[in-house]
Amino acid sequence: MSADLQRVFSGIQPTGDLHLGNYLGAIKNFVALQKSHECIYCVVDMHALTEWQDPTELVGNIREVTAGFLSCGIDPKAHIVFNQSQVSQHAELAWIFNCVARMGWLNRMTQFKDKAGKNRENASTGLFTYPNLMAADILVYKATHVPVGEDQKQHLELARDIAKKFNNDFAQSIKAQGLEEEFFPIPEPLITGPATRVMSLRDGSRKMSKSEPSEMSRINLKDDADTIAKKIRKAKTDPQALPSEEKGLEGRPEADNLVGIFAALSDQSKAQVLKQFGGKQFSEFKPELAELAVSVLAPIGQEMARIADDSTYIEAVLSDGAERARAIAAPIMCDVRRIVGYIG
Ligand code: AQP
Repeated sequence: MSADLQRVFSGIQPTGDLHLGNYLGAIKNFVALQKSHECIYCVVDMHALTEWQDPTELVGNIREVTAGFLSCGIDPKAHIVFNQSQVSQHAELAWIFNCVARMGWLNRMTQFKDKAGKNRENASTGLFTYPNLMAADILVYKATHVPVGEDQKQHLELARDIAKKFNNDFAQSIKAQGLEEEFFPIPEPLITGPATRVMSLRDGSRKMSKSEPSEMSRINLKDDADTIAKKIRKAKTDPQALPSEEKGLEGRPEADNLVGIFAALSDQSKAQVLKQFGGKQFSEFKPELAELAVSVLAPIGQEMARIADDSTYIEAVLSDGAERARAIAAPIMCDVRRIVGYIG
């Protein structure tokens, strides 16, 4: 990698249907970054195992997330698309990071607390060490930039701490090997756009999520036009008209969410959307939002269904991507092995 090249890495778990939050918070930005960066996009199937997955469903979900990437406009020839488990260097570096990260750091992770809930004693140890694997995903490619939604910010900070601690703990060995002092770059999160945290359509205080039981809480990329329109029509709102300025969205989470979705889907700011709709009732705003959402998402859903049917093509994309990913990760992992003092 040349000194000034910025390398992007990000991933999505194959744990269910891709939804509008995944699209606006992550995939839409993945697509845009292809113009300016070398990009590596991963279906993180190893992360999926942190919670029980039916093996047959997992295979289908890996194919489907891959189809989602491709139908949104990720180019698997110009960039790299693969599934994590095909590149064993992720697991190898994750073990080393299990030994670099501190218990206290992981104990602070809010996602573990949310996902484990009251059943902490019964959560898998993988769910607890998940952020170490995420750090390995990024750093095994020396990626410099990581586009994610707001919910991943804390994990990204942990990845930065791990990179710094590794560089520091092994400083002498890194020097002795004649390698750059900052062996691992300190990765920058890219959390951009007006919809970095898309909320449930049924409850503006909860994140839109694959694991939320209510289908009405999220718009899936696979949804057809009628379903998208119905979900928006039924989305929870409050009785007031839309404000003319962003400040007026404070304390109105459902209104804020729908305005943010409109803004992100139409590549505008929330302020621009409110200029157009300020003073209007939801009964006027919702049909416009539904029309916009259908115009952006329905073609993606159709393309996804078409690609998902062709498992031979999808598997060829993943296998080719994995080979190219391994070619980047292997020499970096070779350096890491020498740095930590392994033989062979
Ligand atoms: N609601 C959201 N708003 C904005 N961005 C979001 N992302 C997820 N939900 C939202 C972003 O999508 C990327 C992939 O996420 P993931 O599949 O790795 O896991 P997640 O964040 O745990 O996604 P879900 O849908 O909430 O899955 P479950 O229900 O299984 O936990 C990330 O960049 C994430 O920020």
